[in-house]
Amino acid sequence: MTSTATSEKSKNKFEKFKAEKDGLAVKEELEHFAQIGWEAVDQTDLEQRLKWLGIFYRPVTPGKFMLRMRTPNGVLTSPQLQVLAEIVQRYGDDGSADITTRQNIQLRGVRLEDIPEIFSRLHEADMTSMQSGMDNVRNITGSPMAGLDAEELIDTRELTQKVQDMITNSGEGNPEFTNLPRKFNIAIEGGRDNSVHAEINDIALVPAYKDGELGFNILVGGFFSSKRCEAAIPLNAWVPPTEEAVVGICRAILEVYRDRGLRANRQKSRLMWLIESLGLDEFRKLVEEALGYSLKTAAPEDEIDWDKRDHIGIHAQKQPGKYYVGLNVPVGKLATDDLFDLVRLADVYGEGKIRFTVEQNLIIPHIDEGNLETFLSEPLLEKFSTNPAPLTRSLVSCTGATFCNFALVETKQRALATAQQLEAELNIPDGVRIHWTGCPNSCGQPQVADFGLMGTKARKDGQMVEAVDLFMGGKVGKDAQLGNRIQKSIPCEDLPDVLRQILIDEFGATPKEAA
Ligand code: SRM
Ligand code: SF4
Repeated sequence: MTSTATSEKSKNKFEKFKAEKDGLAVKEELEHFAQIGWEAVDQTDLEQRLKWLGIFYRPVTPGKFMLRMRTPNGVLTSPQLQVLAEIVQRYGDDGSADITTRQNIQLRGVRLEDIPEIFSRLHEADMTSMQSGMDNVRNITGSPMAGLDAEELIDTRELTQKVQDMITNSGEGNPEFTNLPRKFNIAIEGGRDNSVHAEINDIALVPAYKDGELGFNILVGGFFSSKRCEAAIPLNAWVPPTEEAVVGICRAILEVYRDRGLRANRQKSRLMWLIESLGLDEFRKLVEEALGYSLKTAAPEDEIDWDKRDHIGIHAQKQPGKYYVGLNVPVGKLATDDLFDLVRLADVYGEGKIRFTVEQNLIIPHIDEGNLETFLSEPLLEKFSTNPAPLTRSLVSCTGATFCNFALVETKQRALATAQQLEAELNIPDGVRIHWTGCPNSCGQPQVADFGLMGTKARKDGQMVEAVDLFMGGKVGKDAQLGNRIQKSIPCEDLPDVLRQILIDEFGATPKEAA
């Protein structure tokens, strides 16, 4: 670590507690914590360091923890999902799960005393929650269609897994990368439709041909934070799609970020701030030094040239006679019974695989053509539709006030209720994407949506009420671009009126009576 970084380090309370004791150290104390109970655990261990293991103390529901898994490329097997279902089952009404905006799953209601046993079950099932929170690399996203899509360029599944294995020491925890200056996001796209929102990641690999050879162009520095949001910029580098090259470039960038990243002010610690302070050329040079070889310059163009697909519905796979079916999981919420049912559906109709998307939906692949009709008549598909109403179809929502103490508003229920109200009132052409996020941290990615709704407070009739700022103009797929805040502090109770008018004026919606 450079001396500049070390002297800055002392200025920030997060840097202080990380220097006192690495987050990963609590792994050795889990049995002890389980015995003494969460109330007796040191406050910093409880509220901060446990997040290094994916265990999130929830001040909104003390004693009921959230467990954030890692699901590289969003792929789980049915035995793995069965384990997750059994974990939340024991918590009765408190137990549930959420699909996240990083193609991942979080469990609710978890008790600290059960964590040692839960971790050994995860280990047996080859799953991990390691390093999924705080100053670590988040779930590595990849094309949800990997290995299924006839038009796919690169299958990203093995690559996302290998990058995760490098960062987490195959899920055991890797102290090399547990003290980054801040959180860090990596995405690997292998198709043509930017299914992972490449532009909002600290590192994104996007498919590109260099001198006729298929590989990846590298983008760096994309991020959202409460103070600033930036799309990733080209590093002017291309790598072949091999494990060695992909893991190598991710490792090298992480090492530069770890050793040089700005640690004084957490609002200015994400990778983009370092790139700007060094200059892109110097940053690239440092990455090459960390790699130990020169990078090839970027291919002139990448291969992202399709509109983004949402994967909902029935789609032919490249394997003849096989189909994948995308189910719409409203705002990503999964009850315990849903989890068990999904395991059964994947086993009976598919090949025991479930995939998540960054839209908080899921895919069951490898269904035989002859079984499609029976599959579509399964009761769970009434809840998780293959043909959802136009707003619910693309609805995304962060956790919000139900479990998140940063939230300024309740999000998930309100998102669904608002969408359903507007769907009842209007004929809406397909393709209006609404993203809710409970506070400016932007976990629900309002900047990538047609309508982005960010929780805030407003004064109405002399009272403080829950409200949202409205973002518009987010574009996804090819030519992705971030949306901007166009209206501030709309009281939530007035929101349906505001959205209804914009849907009519700008999205071709018509009132139902007039149809
Ligand atoms: Fe997030 C913090 C939930 C994706 C930006 N995020 C949090 C915490 C951990 C805050 C907390 O301790 O309560 C939230 C946990 C609430 C809970 O109980 O679920 C939380 N973030 C989420 C999830 C679950 C939202 C969802 O409903 O899907 C997503 C989990 C992804 C995963 O599987 O790892 C989630 N968070 C994101 C994204 C979207 C993305 O990655 O595409 C972003 C914006 C992109 C980015 O990071 O550049 C995001 N989360 C943040 C930030 C702001 C980061 C910053 O640089 O300022 C925070 C606060 C922080 O880190 O200080 C935050
Ligand atoms: Fe919590 Fe805010 Fe993230 Fe929503 S956007 S999950 S409210 S931190």
